[in-house]
Amino acid sequence: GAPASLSRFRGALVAAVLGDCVGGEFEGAEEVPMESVLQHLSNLDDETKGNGILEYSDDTAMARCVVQSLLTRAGFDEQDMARRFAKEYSMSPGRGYGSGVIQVLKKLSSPQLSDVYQPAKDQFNGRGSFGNGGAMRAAPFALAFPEPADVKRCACQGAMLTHSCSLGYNGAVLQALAVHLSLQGAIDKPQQFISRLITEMEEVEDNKETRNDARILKEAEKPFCERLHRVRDLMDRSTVSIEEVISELGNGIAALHSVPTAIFCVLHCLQPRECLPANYGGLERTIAYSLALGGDTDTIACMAGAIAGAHYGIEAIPQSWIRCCEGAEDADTDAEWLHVLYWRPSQGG
Ligand code: F2R
Ligand code: MG
Ligand code: MG
Repeated sequence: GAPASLSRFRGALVAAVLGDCVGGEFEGAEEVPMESVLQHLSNLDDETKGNGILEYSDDTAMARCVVQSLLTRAGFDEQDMARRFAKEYSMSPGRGYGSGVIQVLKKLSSPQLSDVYQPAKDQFNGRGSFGNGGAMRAAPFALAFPEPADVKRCACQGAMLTHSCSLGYNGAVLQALAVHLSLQGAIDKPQQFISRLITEMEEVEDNKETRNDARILKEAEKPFCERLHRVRDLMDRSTVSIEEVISELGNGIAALHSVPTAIFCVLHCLQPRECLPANYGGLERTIAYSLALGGDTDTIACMAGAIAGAHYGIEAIPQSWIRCCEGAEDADTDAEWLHVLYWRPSQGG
């Protein structure tokens, strides 16, 4: 499709919801046999065996807040976004939020709060969260702003409302950039796509906060760049096992152990794979492969879904999957509005 077409917008937002909804089944599982994944996905096609409606989790609940805030304010407004996160949590606390972020969401609902970034800064004895909660809701920033500088700045500030550790908010920047580039058609050239992400993240991670957090957490000086190099190495390999992907990239709740993994899932599934059904298209392969990694499956599939959906477009998503997932139809409508916002003649963050 054409760069930044409506189909790509719809694909990104809808596939993110699907990844979250279908991935919820396996979240936290150490090992997920591919047969179980394929059975779970085939049940979506078979109304008699159907799972009913698969509910979305915190990933989608918070992404919906980001979307509504960006649309209502026609740009990024931290007060409005923070209010929406707090209200959403208070109305529906059982969506499987991270155990730390709940404290932030409760504090954000206080009318006495003067700095909406302060509760996130207080997390984990002042070190801030490195969880993937900022990244899991970052895709809408790429759908609201055409300029990469706006995408990076707003994804970062949007994540910092809950995640003040650079290993948390830089993961959100990477995820938003991956969706941004995918929307432009950049995944047609996978090697250039990964090189571009590395170049962008070299700049994003070139600061003292990142170096300091990386030192404390005993990570490479530029942790996301280092992981993206690992993604590139794995891409160059003719075969790679699921165990190797998990050991090289991770499948956990930290942004560092899940955002590069999600990017790898998309790139690895550009071609048909022996372990996946021959009748699956690229988007179905990406979602199935993300689930088979186990660990933080809803979030990895949600992030991989957003990147893959922006690449393949809405036509690649099976209707039966859309029908089974709570919030998928809403995401489709929201994508149309974001497309209008993105293509407005001029806008600011
Ligand atoms: N929380 C989950 N899944 C757990 C199971 C939920 C279950 N289904 C249920 O209903 O009970 N999933 C969701 O959480 C992830 C996003 O988490 P987020 O928003 O980043 O939360 P938090 O609390 O900030 O961080 C997550 C955990 O990471 C560890 N951590 C983070 N920063 C840390 C630090 N500086 N030092 C030490 N540990 C740190 C903590 O264990 C946090 O609790 C997504 O998977 C979403 O789906
Ligand atoms: Mg979740
Ligand atoms: Mg998760």
